[in-house]
Amino acid sequence: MNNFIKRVAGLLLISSIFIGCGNSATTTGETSINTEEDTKADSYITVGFSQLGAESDWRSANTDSMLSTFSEEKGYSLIYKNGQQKQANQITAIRMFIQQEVDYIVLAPATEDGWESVLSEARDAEIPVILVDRKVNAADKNLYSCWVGSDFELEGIKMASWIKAYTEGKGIAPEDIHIVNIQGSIGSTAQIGRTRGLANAAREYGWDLMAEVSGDFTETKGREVTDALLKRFNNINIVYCENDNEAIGAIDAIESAGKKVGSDIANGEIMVVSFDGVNEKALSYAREGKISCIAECNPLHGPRVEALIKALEAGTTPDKFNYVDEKIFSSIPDVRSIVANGKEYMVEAP
Ligand code: GYE
Repeated sequence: MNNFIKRVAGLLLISSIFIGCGNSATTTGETSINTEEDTKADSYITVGFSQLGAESDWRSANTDSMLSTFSEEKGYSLIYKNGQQKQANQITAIRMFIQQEVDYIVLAPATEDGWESVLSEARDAEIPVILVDRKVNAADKNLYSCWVGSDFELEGIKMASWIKAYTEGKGIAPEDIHIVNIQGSIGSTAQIGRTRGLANAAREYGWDLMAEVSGDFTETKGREVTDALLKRFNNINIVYCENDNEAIGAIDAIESAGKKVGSDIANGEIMVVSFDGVNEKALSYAREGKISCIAECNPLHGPRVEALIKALEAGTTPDKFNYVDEKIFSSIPDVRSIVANGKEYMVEAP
């Protein structure tokens, strides 16, 4: 079916469901469907968006960006489903989008594995799938049209490069760098990349990477696992948090244990570094020096996904993988720039 015919058919299906219920309301909880005057709605592009959950400030900003981009005023009929951190919910949402014959499925996958069969169903239904933020692990790359998001391993490499430059500048020997990694949700692209960036650097530079434990990208879990790690090791001097929410929890745990957070690790302070740069509290911690460095991860993907849909609508083939440029922030003046994968990045004020 071509897109236009599918769009009209899909809208007729949606309107018949709602007319059948004698219901002209447009919003039901988290799912919003534009049904008003469906007869003239055949110009809407129907998008089913499966968001993975609401674990962090990054995620909320990402959801807001998607919801404000795919608005009725801009010509979209958006069906939004929050997966509540469960892949099974996301799979159910995608099956629902297929039944509703949406024009596009946008998927922000929780983890990389386990998508092949549902994405095959979308392909059989000839509905293009756009991946946003994290990737899926599928041997057949034709199961989705394209992806947009961050280079998470590069983010980790940038952070390691900043740690290296900072500690070398202070004359701290690599073997005296005792790091714990509070990882993100295991199996997500963001976790895999950031963990790999640090682990490779630790191996290469000779740092003591003592533990890798998941904090699930949340403040509560970040606090809990940092607390346990501080009880297990008495020589931690860098806590590498794979997002800002975990860093906020980690800082709380460090301070509650009577220790000081900061960059003066030669004198007993514990350095916290993190990723995202979205949460206001984390940014103010970075300005105060409680978070020493943040590698930016930009959540504003709504307009980027829209550009991909427009390209597909125009019959062109967008690039398969679309990476967003990102910065690195620190209020510590010692390191002015870093090099990651051969490219120089200026360290900016948070
Ligand atoms: O860094 C974290 C969120 O996948 C990039 O997920 C995203 C990560 C982000 O919960 O805060």
